[in-house]
Amino acid sequence: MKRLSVAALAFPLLFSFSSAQEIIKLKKVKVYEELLPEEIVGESKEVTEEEIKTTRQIDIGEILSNIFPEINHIRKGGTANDIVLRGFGRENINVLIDGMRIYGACPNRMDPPIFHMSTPQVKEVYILEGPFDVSNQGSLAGLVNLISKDPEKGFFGTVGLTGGFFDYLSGNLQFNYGTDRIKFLIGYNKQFSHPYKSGEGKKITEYPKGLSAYKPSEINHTAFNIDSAWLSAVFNLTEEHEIKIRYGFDEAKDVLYPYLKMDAVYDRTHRINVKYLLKPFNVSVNGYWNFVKHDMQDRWRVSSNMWSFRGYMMRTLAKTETYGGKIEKKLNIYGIRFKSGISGYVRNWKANNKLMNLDNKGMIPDVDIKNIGIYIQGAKKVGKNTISAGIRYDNTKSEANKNYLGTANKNLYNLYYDSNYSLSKTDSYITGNILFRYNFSKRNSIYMGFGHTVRVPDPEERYIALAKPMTKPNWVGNPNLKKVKNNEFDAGFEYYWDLFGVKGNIFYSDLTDYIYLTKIQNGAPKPALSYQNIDAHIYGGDINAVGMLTDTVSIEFGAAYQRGKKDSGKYKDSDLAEIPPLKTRLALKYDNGSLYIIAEEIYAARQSNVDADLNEQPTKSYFVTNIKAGYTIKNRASINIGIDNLFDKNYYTHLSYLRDPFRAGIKVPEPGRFFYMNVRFMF
Ligand SMILES: [Cu+2]
Repeated sequence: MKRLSVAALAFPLLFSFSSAQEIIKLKKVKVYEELLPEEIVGESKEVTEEEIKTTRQIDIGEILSNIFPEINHIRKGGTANDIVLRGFGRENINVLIDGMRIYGACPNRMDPPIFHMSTPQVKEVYILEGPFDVSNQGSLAGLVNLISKDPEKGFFGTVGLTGGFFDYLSGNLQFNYGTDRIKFLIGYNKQFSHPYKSGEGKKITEYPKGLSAYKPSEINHTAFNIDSAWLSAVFNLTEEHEIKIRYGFDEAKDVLYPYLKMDAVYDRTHRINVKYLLKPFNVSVNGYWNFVKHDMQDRWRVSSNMWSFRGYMMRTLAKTETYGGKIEKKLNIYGIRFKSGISGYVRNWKANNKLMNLDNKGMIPDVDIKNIGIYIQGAKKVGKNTISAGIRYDNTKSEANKNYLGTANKNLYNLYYDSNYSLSKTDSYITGNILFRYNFSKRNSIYMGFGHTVRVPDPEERYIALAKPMTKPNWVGNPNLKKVKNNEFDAGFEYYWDLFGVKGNIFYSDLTDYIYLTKIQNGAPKPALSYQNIDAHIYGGDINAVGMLTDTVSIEFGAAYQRGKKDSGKYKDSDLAEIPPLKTRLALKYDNGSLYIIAEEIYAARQSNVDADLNEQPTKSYFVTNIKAGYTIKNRASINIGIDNLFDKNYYTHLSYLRDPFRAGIKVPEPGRFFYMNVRFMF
């Protein structure tokens, strides 16, 4: 059997037993792989992690969190889970779609970047942990790139249907047509669900209380209703020239977020990405544009009862637009392979809010982030050593539009910061990394690397302004925030013995001016939620092992742990917030090529290293068991059934509630027992 060959003993979490159409490849890359393909790619299979689409396929964030112990999801509702990688979340990691920068419009991150591509479009997910990306600005602690499917040669299509508990339905249709010269792929996906129930049998809409509670009539309101359509075309005009055009449209309606006090009425996204490849010169030219419009309201909550004349007590309308490009060339000088490029983008974000009778125009005051950067990265293999290094220079300007400021902006910046606050800041900085790997045999190696990375504060952290009524604390950005600097050391190993393999890594990240939530008052009549720069450090590591026990039975184990501590600032509690606890995953599989059965156990330890200064609460440990089985008729059809949370445990992940120094947020439980079935046909 081919899966028995050592070469196939990659780090796939599921071995490929089905058509490529069904696979999401999850690839954890090494920094120089792209540069040294002939030396490394053979080995890179060892870091190719493949996940067949046998999950319930709700959203990518949840899928990644289930597969990688070092990735955790922020559970806000039934879908749109944001991710935290090794304890780093939000702007501290770069999440890209086909190399394109994309940002959510919602000031509460209802639509994190990773939510802006639907599951059936994803072919691969590249994850680069640590400070080793110089190709993109701001990859402070890691890079996650979602890669979409390209059209192929031939005329065929696929239909996929998933149904599950809580009226979850997902259906997608894709057509592919391609010749040597022109290839097209067109797809459509629909996802719908009612609110799921937790292990204690309560709907997630029953957890918020008081004014944030859902109206009795809305307890079974649609939890999400998402339409996505996409089109991609590849033109090979001649052998040397290739043009790739991708367009995607998503409309997410009625998305409920019990984690927050509002829900999304709609979230609409357009994205275009064009790439031109000039093969003889190893040059690629990329241009992209995306636009997101987001409308959130409390219209399904008790808080809107007194405001029926307009349907809501609070509402935020937000828009974001990002466009940019990159020109990159690969070259080989004196046997050293280089990748060099210039990239730039403009990110614009505006949001307006109404809260009771307060008009918070300029909640995000039409902020532009304009960046231009140049970079070069090289790699060389010398005997058993591989050396790689990269350097990047960036110039980034952040500017709020002074004509867009509302009363809240002017009052709050003045009240909580000095009156000579600045609406514009330009940051220039150099970042870089160096990495050594020693291959003590063909497959076994150790590595260590160091990187210095920087990210600029985002428009919200610097300029948000939300005046709140009565004694409720305001929310204000800190226009004086400084850029975040990371000096990080990483080391790891890979070791293979017969049909067993293990790899692991450790990291230590020393953070200067890390951006952190705080409460401030500064002599104002009432306090505000804001942001401060603090020094901190985050460290941890993960380990993954896989082994073939027999021709058909394999075992996988993964574990990740991380810890975060404050090093400066006024604090009573030195623990950093939102650091996930130890998480492990153990899976046992049977796979004979057409039939497979998987049982997996996920464990997360209790997290008691919490930041009491932010009202963080400890989270209990949990064990969850998932099982699934499927049958595949090669290249024709497949059927999968699965039960997540088999024993209907009632549990919460540590990232299940909003951090707020003034109150503990509403904890959103994970789904209870969830039965689902997927069927796919290829024609
Ligand atoms: Cu929102």
